[in-house]
Amino acid sequence: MKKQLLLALVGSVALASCNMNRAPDVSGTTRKATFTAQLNTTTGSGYTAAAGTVDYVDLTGGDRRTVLTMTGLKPGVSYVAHYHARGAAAPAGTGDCASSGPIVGTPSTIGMAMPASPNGTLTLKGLQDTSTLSTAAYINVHEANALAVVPLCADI
Ligand SMILES: [Cu+2]
Repeated sequence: MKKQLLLALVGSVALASCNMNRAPDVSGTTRKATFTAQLNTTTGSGYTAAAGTVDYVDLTGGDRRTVLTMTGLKPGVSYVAHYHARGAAAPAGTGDCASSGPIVGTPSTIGMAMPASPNGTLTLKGLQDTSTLSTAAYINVHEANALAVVPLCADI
């Protein structure tokens, strides 16, 4: 019993010493982008109102935190998101989303594949090595089980 009390005291002292009212250890500012719907006007795609936003910030320590907030997805369908570099498929002066560039980033996905909620919302969050994202030009969101289906993309 005495030992448990002592451990509890030591634990609270240790916690207190961690909490020195320091500001969060974050560098840079959060950058934002808006997803462009890719399939909302495509007959038979199952999408009519896909939309969403991108927020990302490069943290001290070398990771980029990315948060994708989406609506209008297919309930129960899983989605996976990547950063891509600009590819050669799009002519100069056009948007990066149409360029079919390679996936970049380690790990290669923004968080894990996750299913949309019953009302079609989904938030994906991920940490990736900032150093692996220097060529990142756009973020796209795929159906996890049909990767060619890309309802949302954002140039960044
Ligand atoms: Cu992708």
